[in-house]
Amino acid sequence: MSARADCLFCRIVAGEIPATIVHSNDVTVAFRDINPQAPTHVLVVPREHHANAAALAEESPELLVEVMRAGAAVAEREGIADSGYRLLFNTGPDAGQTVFHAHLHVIGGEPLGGMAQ
Ligand code: D5M
Repeated sequence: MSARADCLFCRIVAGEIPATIVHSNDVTVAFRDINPQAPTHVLVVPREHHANAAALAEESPELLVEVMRAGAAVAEREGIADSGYRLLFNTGPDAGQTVFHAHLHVIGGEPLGGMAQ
C-alpha cells in the first residue's frame, strides 16, 4: 500500500507532520501519542498504509509481527517491560479508532485499571 496524502500517520511517517519519534526501522515508526493516557503512551505504526489491525493481519501478517516486536522494543526502551504494559489496537469506530492507519498503542508506566484504555 502506498502512502496516502490524506492520512495523518502516512504524513508523520513521511516526515511531513512533526512527531516525537522514539523508535524506527525499515518497516515501522513509533512516536509519542499527542494525548497520552499514561506516563508512557507511544503509537507504533507500519510505514505502509493499512486501515486497521485486521486489515494489516490479512494484507501483511509478517508486518503485523514487526509492529508487535517494535512495541516490545519500545517498552524495553521506556523501562516498562518488567513492570508491564498494555498493547492495544482500536479497530473500527465503536472501539474509538479515530485514525484509520493501523497503530499499536503501547501504554504503561503506572498501574493500569480495567480492560479498556
Ligand atoms: O488513536 C489515535 C491516537 O492518535 C490518539 O490517541 C491520539 C493520537 N494522535 C492524533 N494525532 C496525533 C499526532 N499528530 N501525533 C501523535 N499522536 C496523535 P485511536 O486508536 O485511533 O483512537
